[in-house]
Amino acid sequence: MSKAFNSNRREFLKTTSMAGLAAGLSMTVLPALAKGHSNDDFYGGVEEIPYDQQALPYGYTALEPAIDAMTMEIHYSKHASAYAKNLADAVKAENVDTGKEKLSSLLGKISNYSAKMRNNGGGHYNHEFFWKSMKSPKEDNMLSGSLRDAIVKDFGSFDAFKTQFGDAGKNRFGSGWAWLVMIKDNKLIVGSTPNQDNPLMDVSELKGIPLLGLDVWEHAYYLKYQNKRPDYITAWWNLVNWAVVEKRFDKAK
Ligand code: MN3
Repeated sequence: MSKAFNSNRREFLKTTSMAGLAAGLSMTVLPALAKGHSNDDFYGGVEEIPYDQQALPYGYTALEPAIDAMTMEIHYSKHASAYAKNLADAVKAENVDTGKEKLSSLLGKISNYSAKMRNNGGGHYNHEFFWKSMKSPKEDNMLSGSLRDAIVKDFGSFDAFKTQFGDAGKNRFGSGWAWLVMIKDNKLIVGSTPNQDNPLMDVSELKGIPLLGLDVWEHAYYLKYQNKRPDYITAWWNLVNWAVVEKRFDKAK
């Protein structure tokens, strides 16, 4: 964590802890709460995402059979590109200087902006983050090292973590995302967000530094899995690029 993070966090906790307790919220899940906060201040290690849609790091067929090529093509070239385009429209209409304001920082004060900015800023960030979190499938796709140790410490076992994360995705009603995030004291938790919200947003119930996110919108799986979201989640574990997730963890802590 940066020094700025720590000093701002101390100040933040001092000034908002009573409000948080009064609202009945668990302080263990609140690294940053203030409406309009900047994620630059609170998060030294947030993954930055450019405002423009980036090239996919692999081809449309690369994630088969877990995710089929047609789903990938439509997801990337139609859904995700629309979020990027609509975000570009929103930042222009709402006078955001994208040369100065990082997307992560904008998300941290999303309550100041329109619903269009919230839906498409989140949609764009989440999808770019998601593409980078995957690679070609591998049976027995495991991780080792410091992230594995932290997961075992906070969830009891790697399998227990997978069950909790999977349940967060299965139980998210309607459209949304399941997340692994880091909160204060480098603690790891899982949760979910509705629609295109994410844990960087000041409006989100789940807050923290995102390490891994799973898209559970029907557009992410319906062509192959139809109503069987749990089967999609089970297959998706083979795709997780743990090296990337571990880098995010090392940067965030
Ligand atoms: Mn999607």
